[in-house]
Amino acid sequence: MTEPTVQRLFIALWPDPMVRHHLVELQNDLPPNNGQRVKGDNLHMTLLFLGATTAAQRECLEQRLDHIAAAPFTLVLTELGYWRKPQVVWVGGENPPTLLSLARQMRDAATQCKFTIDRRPFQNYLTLYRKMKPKQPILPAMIAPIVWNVRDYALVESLTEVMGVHYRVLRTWPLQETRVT
Ligand code: 3AM
Repeated sequence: MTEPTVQRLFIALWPDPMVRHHLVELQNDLPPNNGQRVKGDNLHMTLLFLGATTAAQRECLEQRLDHIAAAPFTLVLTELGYWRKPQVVWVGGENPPTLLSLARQMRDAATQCKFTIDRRPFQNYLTLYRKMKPKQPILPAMIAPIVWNVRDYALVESLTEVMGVHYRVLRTWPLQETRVT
């Protein structure tokens, strides 16, 4: 299948089936609400939103991602939160240094490939619900920690389909402390 010339892309950590299962359980445990639940297959942690991407930018970025060096790490998701403006309920945790380094390397790679990158610092969060109403949902103070052994990262396409948004993993890169340059 030929790819369209401009794609809406982002880079993400893509949960393995067990972590995804725990995240769906967490969604199930939240109080019933009118929010838009993120579909289980779509759950992810965004490392960097790229937006509209030309074929040349994608090629440039993929080449740079081939050289990113970061060791596998463990992410422990312990905290639920709510952002009032986008009405997002999220789960997150502490930032392991490798995660921050990874996000920084992504940003540098994207800048070199002429992406216009959001200057706001990286935030470790994974969206569970959008447009959550009422505007201040009552969330459990504590959750059972979700331990996520992160082994790779993914380049993902955001597709708007009749049934809603669908995220398609285009390619994954294993996390490796050293890369052959
Ligand atoms: O599910 P989260 O929030 O992690 O919010 C969008 C989603 O991430 C974010 O990119 C991910 C895939 O769509 N996103 C969408 N538009 C965005 C924009 N203009 C954006 N992030 C920053 N700027």
